[in-house]
Amino acid sequence: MFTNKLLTLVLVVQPGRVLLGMKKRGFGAGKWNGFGGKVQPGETIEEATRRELQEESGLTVDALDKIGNIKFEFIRETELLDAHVFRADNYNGEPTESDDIHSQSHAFYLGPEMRPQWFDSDKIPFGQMWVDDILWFPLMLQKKKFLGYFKFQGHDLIIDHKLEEVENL
Ligand code: 6OG
Repeated sequence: MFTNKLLTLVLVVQPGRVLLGMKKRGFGAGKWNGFGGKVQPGETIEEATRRELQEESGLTVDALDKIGNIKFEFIRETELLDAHVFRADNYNGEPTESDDIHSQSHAFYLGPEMRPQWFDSDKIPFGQMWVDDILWFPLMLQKKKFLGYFKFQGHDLIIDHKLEEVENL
């Protein structure tokens, strides 16, 4: 009945600020979000998290902390999004628009997918983000672990949700 789609999402956090990317096309275009995407066959969730972060922000990270798992359901759709959320407190490199060599080599290369920008932790642009973010970002910023479930009607309305803090994931 339902198929599960594995996704990654990583927030790079520094004291007092968070790195977000403006998604320029595809799912969630026009919204600020952490960096991430689909887990590919043969890849672990953590490998996919690092690859997507590098492709979309140019950054690499050493330690990656698993902080959350969020399931997203959209009414009348049978694909359940299973997003694995990570936080990184240290990074290498400078944030830049995606430089994914593999996609650049294609004739249909569309340009960078995300534009990274730092935001002060008290000025996170929730009005231009997925509406679930305002609920779980506070936990993420406090390094708390959580499990979430959000049921959407369209892309802007949550009609049911659960969010709980957990000790372990
Ligand atoms: P691509 O389609 O770009 O991967 N994502 C969401 N993030 C938040 N904060 N809220 C949602 O509410 C989301 N739905 C998906 C997961 C999609 C990226 O967008 C995230 C991935 O990082 C519905 O490959």
